[in-house]
Amino acid sequence: MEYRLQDKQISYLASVMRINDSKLPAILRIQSKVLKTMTDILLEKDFQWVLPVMLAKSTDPLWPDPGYSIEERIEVEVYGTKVKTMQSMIVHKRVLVSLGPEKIFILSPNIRIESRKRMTTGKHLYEFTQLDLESAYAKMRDIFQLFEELVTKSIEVVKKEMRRELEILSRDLRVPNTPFRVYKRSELEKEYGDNWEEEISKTSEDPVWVTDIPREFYDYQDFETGEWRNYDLILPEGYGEVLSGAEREYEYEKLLKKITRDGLRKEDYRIILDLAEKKLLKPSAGAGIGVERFIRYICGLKHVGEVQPFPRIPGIVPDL
Ligand code: ASN
Repeated sequence: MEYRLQDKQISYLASVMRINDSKLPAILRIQSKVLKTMTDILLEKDFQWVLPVMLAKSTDPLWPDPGYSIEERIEVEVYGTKVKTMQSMIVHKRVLVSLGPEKIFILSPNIRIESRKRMTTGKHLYEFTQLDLESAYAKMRDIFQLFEELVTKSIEVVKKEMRRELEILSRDLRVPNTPFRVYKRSELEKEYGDNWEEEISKTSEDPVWVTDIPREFYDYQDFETGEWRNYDLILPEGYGEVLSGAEREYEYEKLLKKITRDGLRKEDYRIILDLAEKKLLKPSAGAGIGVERFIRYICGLKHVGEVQPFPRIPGIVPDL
């Protein structure tokens, strides 16, 4: 069945689609400042800045994950070989930190053809960029600390140095306290039911970590307790999830078992399976923060598409 927009949705989206928009320069100045702040911190910590790839035989399956609703997976043929457009560079990150350098980050454009029903959620795009990082031998807590620094420093700098821009956007921004609170998904589910992400986002003053979320094979799962050593970062004020990451699986047997369990094709993950079999796949942890979602929060915007000069809102293909 075709998805039809209501008049209210249409006028709302028109406002997002850059019609008569005076806010964009302020938003982009804030985005530049935040990207500079975050990349400077990472470079100081000896993370290497890697440039992205966009076409590959192997990409993130984005499956199984209760949160995703992908309408279409794009496969194209280049030089007689089928490749996919990048859904996330998780596989590439794992291979690279195993071979060295051991700490990397990428401003990585991802294409995820989200269901057009997500047009007006305010937080979905079919093209977005994540600041995606990975660190060999790191643990969950290391990544928590690192992102707590990246997030709070960015907010501090914007508050201090971009008063005029915040005024234009009528945004009253609060610097969060660290460390952020950590919840288990099951705890939140018990309290709020399936809608836990929205509820915890609306009721928290600061960002919160949520751990132990059953999802893709590459996140570490303790087979004895069933617990997943992965995490999402949820922003306050109803802005919702902005980051996901995990400690990673690195043992051949476990990887193989989970890839089979998820009904994925072994051939698509041949390189990491080979590395793991040879014990060359290093344990690591990492995460990716959605740049547009983070900027949407800092700027206090209704729709994440407002951050993009050329919005990629599910269901809408503009001329540029
Ligand atoms: N970037 C995420 C991670 O590091 C994966 C994703 O985007 N799905 O786990």
